[in-house]
Amino acid sequence: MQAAREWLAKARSVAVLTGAGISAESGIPTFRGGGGLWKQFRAEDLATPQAFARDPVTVWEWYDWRRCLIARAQPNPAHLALAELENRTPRFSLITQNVDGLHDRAGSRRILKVHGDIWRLRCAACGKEWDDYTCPLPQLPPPCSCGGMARPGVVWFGEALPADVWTAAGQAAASCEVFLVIGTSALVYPAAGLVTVAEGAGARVIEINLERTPYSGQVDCSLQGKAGELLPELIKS
Ligand code: BJW
Ligand code: ZN
Repeated sequence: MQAAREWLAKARSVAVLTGAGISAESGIPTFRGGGGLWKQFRAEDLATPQAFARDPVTVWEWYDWRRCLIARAQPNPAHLALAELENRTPRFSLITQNVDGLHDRAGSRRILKVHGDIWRLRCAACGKEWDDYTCPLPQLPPPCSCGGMARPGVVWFGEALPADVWTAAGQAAASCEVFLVIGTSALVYPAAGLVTVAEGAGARVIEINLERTPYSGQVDCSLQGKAGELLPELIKS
């Protein structure tokens, strides 16, 4: 921990990749593992364009439930620590796979949402996009003014990540001195591949996770525990 703390304190350029685990202590279930969302709901039935085409109401019920859970949740000390780290680091990028918006609410500014945003709606017919924070939504699926139905503005399996955001994420990973990987199982690509990009570019890689991940054996520092406890300790300089 001490060495990692010094790398972070000295770094002029830091990039961070977060996953569902960073929001777990805010009461938002993760996708995989004990209590993961997908134990109760089959992922392949919900987070794919095919599922939405087949049964948009069920998919929307899942998202509406999650939106209401997130709306009641608060950012935790891990989210707040990243906002603080951004304030004292000259070049900082927060790459998040999370769609919950808790990084925004914690005060982070440069956020690259590679899997979209649960508060954003997009018309499946005309492509119009808008923000909607209503919980619960009065009508599922929510209608667009064109008469079409909206979908959540998130990235499902088999869909491309938003190109501009993904390019910026790749650049951040390839040009940072320290790369922090927090609360992700690192199983979903291409986001998980950013760890290899950062490593290949010579960054010090620090992982924080409750459990071991496919990258734990190859990172420079693997810290096992809760992000809300370890991250505030790690950024103390
Ligand atoms: C804590 C903690 C605490 C808990 N403190 N830690 C083989 C077959 C089929 C597909 C593929 C394949 N190989 C590759 C693919 C592609 C596929 C993929 O990766 N599949 C794998 C699963 C195999 N990827 C895609 O399809 C992507 N698109 C793509 O590749 O496009 C190609 C293309 C190009 C051009 C044109 C068209 C297409 C898209 C992936 C989209 C992922 N979407 C989701 C849903 C988003 C919306 C929503 O939220 O509903 O993103 S899936 C879900 O997984 C979500 C997450 O962002 C993502 C990652 O999960 P995450 O964040 O890592 O969470 P968990 O639950 O897995 O892990 C939590 C971790 O936290 C655990 O490790 C815990 O230990 C830890 N933890 N408490 C610290 N307190
Ligand atoms: Zn429309």
